[in-house]
Amino acid sequence: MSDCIFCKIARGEIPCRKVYEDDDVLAFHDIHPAAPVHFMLVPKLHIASLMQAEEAHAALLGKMLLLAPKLAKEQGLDNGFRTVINTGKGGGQEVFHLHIHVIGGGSLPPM
Ligand code: D5M
Repeated sequence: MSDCIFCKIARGEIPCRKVYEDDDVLAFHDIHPAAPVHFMLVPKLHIASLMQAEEAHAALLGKMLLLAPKLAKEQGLDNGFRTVINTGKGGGQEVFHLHIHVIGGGSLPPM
């Protein structure tokens, strides 16, 4: 999507603090961190939210989930971390390009 901010970041048109990149996935630090470490995993493919995810995206979503602990460890989150996927307006989603928040490095309040 041409006007999607995370698509623009994925295309390199808007800078980010990159954590990881491959052909399918980009990870970068959140500009409004909720904890000492806070980055997001986004698919390069534009999927608006988890509600728009389909069977065809299963491998991509699995890849992102499996990358989360690997990248969290590389970011020093040896003791654990939180993953969050805000979905839709009712779920508090602000950027409508699917993303997995990875948050940690401090004491997180219970959910
Ligand atoms: O969270 C969307 C998140 O995206 C929110 O925590 C801010 C972050 N954000 C927005 N623009 C940028 C840029 N340009 N770089 C890095 N992070 C960004 P949501 O789950 O949709 O509520």
